Amino acid sequence: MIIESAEVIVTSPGRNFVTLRVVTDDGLTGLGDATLNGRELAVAAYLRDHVVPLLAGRDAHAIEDTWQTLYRSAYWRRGPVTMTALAAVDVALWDLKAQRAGLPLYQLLGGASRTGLLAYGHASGRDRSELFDSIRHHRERGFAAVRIQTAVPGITRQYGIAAQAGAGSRYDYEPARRTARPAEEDWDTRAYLRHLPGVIEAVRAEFGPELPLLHDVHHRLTPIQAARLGRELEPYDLFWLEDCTPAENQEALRLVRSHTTTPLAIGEVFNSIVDYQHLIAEQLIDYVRSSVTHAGGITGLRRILDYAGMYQIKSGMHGPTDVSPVGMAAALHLGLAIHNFGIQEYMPHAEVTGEVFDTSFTFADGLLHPGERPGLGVTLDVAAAAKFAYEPAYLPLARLRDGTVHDW
Ligand code: CS2
Ligand code: MG
Repeated sequence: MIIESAEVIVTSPGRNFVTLRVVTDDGLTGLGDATLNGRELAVAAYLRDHVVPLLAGRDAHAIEDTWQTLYRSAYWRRGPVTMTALAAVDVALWDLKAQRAGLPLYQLLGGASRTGLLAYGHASGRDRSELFDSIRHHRERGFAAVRIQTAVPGITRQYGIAAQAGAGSRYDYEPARRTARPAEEDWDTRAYLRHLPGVIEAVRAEFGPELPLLHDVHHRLTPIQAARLGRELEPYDLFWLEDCTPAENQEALRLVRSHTTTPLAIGEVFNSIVDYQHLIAEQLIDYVRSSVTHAGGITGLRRILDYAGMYQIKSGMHGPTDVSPVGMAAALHLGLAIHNFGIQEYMPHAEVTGEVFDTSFTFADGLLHPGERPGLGVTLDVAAAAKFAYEPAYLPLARLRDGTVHDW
């Protein structure tokens, strides 16, 4: 199975996606997700200019050798652009190998370790009643776990909250807004810290002790603020507190950990096992948030998760809509196979995304399953993809009241 050609497809059905499509001499087509939200064309160029020319003529079965060749020969290692490009190649080769074997990819990764993957959805609201409606809506759609994000009184424009009321409303993440510049939002940490615990308490009281509740801080707190928040939320038994401090300051989690037993999740912006070296060995986190797409593919993320398993740390793979259907399928195959699966984030893609990507994965009774098609189980309609041209899009920027740019 020799690689004959590879091409990068940039398409925007609902939001921008970058996909690597690898074709072999025996007529198979493998897909890999290379979508880096808001920086899509950087990865597309990295692949087109520096990786695609190296692929033709290689043995498509040689996944580890290809991974190491691309990682080491570049000299410039790690980083989101490099590791997303590497992930796309890795996933496309796993897709090909499994198609060639006539098996769904999870079978090559060791077979199913469970019947399906517990998934969490995103509930949000501008006030309690909207938030409760959103949680009920997610429960009705079958979600057995929910992430809770609430608007904070006094903050007018805030990331992660649905802008309209209504059961099916989605927050304005999607896409990273199609604007020529990042939208500006507001932030006030003291107002947030005053408001959040009461909301989580009310949700717990309304929905009972069983429902797993998650919350994402989006890197906005200092270590001592995060420590206080974790401690205040302990009575409400959060499944996890996500990205409580800026990801660059890994020592911060030592301080947070020493003050609270609220489980911690981090890593959606990490891209290699090196990012986790101390966090895992020192047992400073409980869940690894990296996605297959941004952490070097199945090969890269599996390495991280095997290491995490030594310390009873579990997976909590990033699964917003900026992980494409190809990336989501890869996550589900890996999650089904590993022993230390924790939970899978699941934000269903917009309906129009389905005009380009056809997938075999299913969501029933709160559980995701990758399906039984050989390979990843995803096909990309090249002609349909060409109809949705790339549009510049940016994630927002948050400022404090005095105009200071803040983490978000
Ligand atoms: C979020 C994402 O899914 C999450 O947990 O943090 O919505 C994140 O903001 C985007 O994926 C950024 O690309
Ligand atoms: Mg997050």
